[in-house]
Amino acid sequence: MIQLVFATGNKGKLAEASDILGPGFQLLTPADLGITEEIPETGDTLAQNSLQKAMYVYERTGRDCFADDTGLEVDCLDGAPGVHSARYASDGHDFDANIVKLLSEIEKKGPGASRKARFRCVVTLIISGSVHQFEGRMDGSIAPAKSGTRGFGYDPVFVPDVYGGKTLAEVSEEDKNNISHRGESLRSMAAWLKGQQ
Ligand code: ITT
Repeated sequence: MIQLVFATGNKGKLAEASDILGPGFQLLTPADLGITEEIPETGDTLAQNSLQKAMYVYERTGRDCFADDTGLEVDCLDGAPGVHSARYASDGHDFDANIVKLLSEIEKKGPGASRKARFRCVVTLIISGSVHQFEGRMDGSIAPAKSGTRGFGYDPVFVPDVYGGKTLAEVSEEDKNNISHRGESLRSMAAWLKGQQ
């Protein structure tokens, strides 16, 4: 059993990571170790923010840990919201407000604008004090309106290229994890760890 702290405050990410990594891993949260404040993310890139979150937990606990920083890039918005995806509409991680702003910014670009989009994820693992990063991506497009109730964040408006036009909030957790940015990066991390044993 590999025990790791997952440096996140996002319950949706935690649930997905537990499913993706499976029974060989035990995940602790920062809260389990007394870290209850929000972990700062002040970098300009996903890689920097991912490292900053993992390092924050490592410096305070000395434990093996990992963090995930994810951004949604939309072509007609020149890659926005990107690294600012969590606080796109406000400072409060409000998923609904972020989606409202995303749809309205795309509308403003007119009917011919490209709704193509992708999630990118950088996972930073700190193990025995050394740092390793793993990347994942998922391609798709932004739907004109919300649909579905599963998942979290931008899932109700993200239509992956592979499930016949359904949003991520309309497919099963397993189907999302099989193709997602988080699935890809965490499976790479797990394979790397297995190679170290
Ligand atoms: P932590 O930093 O505590 O891990 P966060 O929600 O702040 O959580 P990010 O900065 O990585 O995480 O997330 C950027 C935004 O993208 C945020 O609004 C997420 O809800 C959203 N997001 C991340 N992964 C997603 C996914 O798989 N599906 C839909 N939205 C996602």
